[in-house]
Amino acid sequence: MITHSGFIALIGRPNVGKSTLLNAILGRKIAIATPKPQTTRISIRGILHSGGAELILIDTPGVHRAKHSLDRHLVRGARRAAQAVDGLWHVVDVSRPPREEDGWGADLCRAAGAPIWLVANKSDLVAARNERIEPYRMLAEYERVYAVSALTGTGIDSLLADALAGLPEGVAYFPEEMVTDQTEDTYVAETVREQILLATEDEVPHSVAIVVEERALRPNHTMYIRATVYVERESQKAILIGAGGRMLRRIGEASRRGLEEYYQGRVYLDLWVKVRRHWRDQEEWLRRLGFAQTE
Ligand SMILES: Nc1nc2c(ncn2[C@@H]2O[C@H](COP(=O)(O)OP(=O)(O)OP(=O)(O)O)[C@@H](O)[C@H]2O)c(=O)[nH]1
Ligand SMILES: [Mg+2]
Repeated sequence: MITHSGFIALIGRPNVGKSTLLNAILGRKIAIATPKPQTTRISIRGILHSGGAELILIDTPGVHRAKHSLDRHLVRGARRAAQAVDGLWHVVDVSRPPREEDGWGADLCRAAGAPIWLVANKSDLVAARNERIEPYRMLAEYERVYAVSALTGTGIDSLLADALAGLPEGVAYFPEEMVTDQTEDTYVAETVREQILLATEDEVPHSVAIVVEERALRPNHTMYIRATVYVERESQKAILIGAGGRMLRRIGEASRRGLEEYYQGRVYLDLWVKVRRHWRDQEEWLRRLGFAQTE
């Protein structure tokens, strides 16, 4: 029986490893993570049951300077996710010195009002950890400081043990078997987006939005999925499709493999690319994609 439960939001600038950390703690991949900044667009809850405790970790979009309406919604999404939590982890990349955006992440945590822990990630990349953590310590009044590596797992056990031990008394919010609140369609769309982020450069990765149009288990036990990849310009469409359709085939193939692992069965993935000009600045479209919620 659950006797202790609580929410912790992972906040920080893009690319510091928030999503990788969430996956590492849960021991399975629920959030996409790539070397490109602004990978995460929607806050995802990861749920961990351990003994009598339920810990809900919220992965959020990276705090950054907004260029498009979409970006503003991402940062707002992070701010919203930080409300009414029991704790905040300000995740930073300790292998690099603090940037302005790290300060914004700290400000967002401070404004949210819950106790803040500094989680100095990517500690596998540096030798003199303490020295590197020092400049981050002044960004906020941190209750605790942890050096971790989401990649190698170093330091994660003690971070998690302390988080579980610090949970307030409470009931279970989610069923025991539930690992994430993410819908199946979101998972499918994110799997495809991850492959696009990995395969493309410059503006293309940030200009895509994926809509799952159809998802049905066919009588031959194949999961049929039809999805549209929206881009902002014809030139981006040409890049995504590639010469002789090679790029789209590569993306489709890699996505299908990921989805077959998820479904533990055969998947037929039908991908289409369409142009929707300036969708990142269209409120109606952003609402349709699930970004534009009120604060
Ligand atoms: N060396 C090293 N790399 C890491 C570590 N954690 C994450 N990374 C890498 O850093 C990159 C960014 O990771 P993400 O988890 O996508 O970062 P994020 O903070 O979620 O980024 P946004 O979603 O854009 O805000 C990926 O290439 C990860 O593999 C770590 O502990 N060590
Ligand atoms: Mg992320």
